[in-house]
Amino acid sequence: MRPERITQLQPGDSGGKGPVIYWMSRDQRTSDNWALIHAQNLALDRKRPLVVAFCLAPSFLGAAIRQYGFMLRGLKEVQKDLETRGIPFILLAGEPGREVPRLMEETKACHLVSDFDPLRVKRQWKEEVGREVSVPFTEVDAHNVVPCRLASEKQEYGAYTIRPKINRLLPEFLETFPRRRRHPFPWTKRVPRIDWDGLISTLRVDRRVPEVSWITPGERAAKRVMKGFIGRKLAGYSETSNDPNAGSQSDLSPYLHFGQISAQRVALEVVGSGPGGESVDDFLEELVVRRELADNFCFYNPSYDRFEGFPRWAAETLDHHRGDERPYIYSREDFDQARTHDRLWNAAQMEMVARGKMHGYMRMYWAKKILEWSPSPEEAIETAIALNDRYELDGRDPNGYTGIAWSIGGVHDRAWGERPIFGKVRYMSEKGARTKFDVEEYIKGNLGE
Ligand code: FAD
Ligand code: FO1
Repeated sequence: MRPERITQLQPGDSGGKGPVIYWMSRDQRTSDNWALIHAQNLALDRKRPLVVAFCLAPSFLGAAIRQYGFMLRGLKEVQKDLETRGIPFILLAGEPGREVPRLMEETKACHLVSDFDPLRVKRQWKEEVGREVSVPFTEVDAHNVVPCRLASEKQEYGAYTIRPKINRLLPEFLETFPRRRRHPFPWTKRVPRIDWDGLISTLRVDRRVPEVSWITPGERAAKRVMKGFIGRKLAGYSETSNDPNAGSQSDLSPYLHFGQISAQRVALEVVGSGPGGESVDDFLEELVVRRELADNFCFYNPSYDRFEGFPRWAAETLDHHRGDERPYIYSREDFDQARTHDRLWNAAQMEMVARGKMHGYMRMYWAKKILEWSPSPEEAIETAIALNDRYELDGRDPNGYTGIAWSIGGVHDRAWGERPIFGKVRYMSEKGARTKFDVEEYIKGNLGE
């Protein structure tokens, strides 16, 4: 395992006689999980039990039952898989800053391992936990092929430097995973039983955004979807992945967001699936470069979800056009209810509300129109994030904050011809969309009209 994946958050002393604990959060899977692999290596070296704990936060960035249901059903599978390997799974509930240190105390744990996540809320959780625990606390980047802390060298907009760097490092880091192992040092304490179905039905979260049924949560389903994509869709990815009617995206983002599948596993399978070519390159550009660029942006830019996070050229041009006449202005409610004058935009909003996954091309159009029809860029980014994180299964993710910042604030993009409201931020129009795909078919499919 490449040492660059590991960061010692705090040295601590060797700690109690108890287990090694892997505090699982972003990478909710038992296979191809570098954080779990590292935690098990530590426990094997110390001849100690290994315990995996997940802390269920009372709320998470506007997530509703749609997202919590998907996550909990996936965690139920994680628990079962771990138990077959002699590794207990403990579900904590409450603020991680309190619950994780309490578990460390109760079990006299000797080492704490966490996975990597650039989001502000996650870094706060880790700071709180770090203050309370005195044993060694190690973080492992199990999400990125090229570890985020290595790829970026403090470049927050470095699309042009990071892309070549990731591509150069990819062959070294696209390593295969060791086989999953049973754990020989048993945990003899009682493990609280988890009533998963009871939890899902009683959880106090917004239930107005219902779970979806077109996608099955969990590690096994994720692997099936990956195999299906490689077998049936990958070959045509370059030509049709920008056509929302073609259904040729992988549909892996909900699984990647919840860590129910490893992007590295997907990349290994894609590379190993055949001779390569344009579609493979295009897909890996998205799966590895764009996705890891997003983690980098959120990690190094504290304002990743605000106007202040935009590159200077974009902030200046948007400032310059604040006073422009805005023929259409919509409120958060208008957007939420898909009550705009634009049938194509309304269709995209309805696809997201109904299905929990808007097509990638339409997300760009969707966010850019929110800029065009909002009183200010600040209100636009707020509206886009709120709706994205409320309805998307894959929302509340670095990809989302970066995708919205790309669309509204030119992050990782360049200046284009100047125009009202957008200034030099790239513009997108329905006319442009009509050159790419059958807009009427997409509207009919999502608005029924
Ligand atoms: P595929 O085309 O099959 O791509 C495979 C994987 O590559 C994706 O799962 C994702 O991990 C990665 N990827 C693809 N496109 C991008 C991209 N533009 N940026 C970063 N990674 C990418 N993605 C999310 O995961 N969550 C979000 O909340 C989200 N919000 C977005 C909002 C806007 C305004 C924009 C422009 C993009 C957003 N994206 C988001 C990125 C992208 O649209 C989705 O990742 C993609 O549509 C997911 O579907 P898929 O897995 O079937 O895509
Ligand atoms: N991570 C946790 O550690 N605990 C949670 O209770 C939790 C809830 C949650 C709900 C919706 C969602 O989209 C993500 C959620 N996450 C939670 C975080 C998730 O695992 C990812 O780590 C990040 O959202 C992606 O960076």
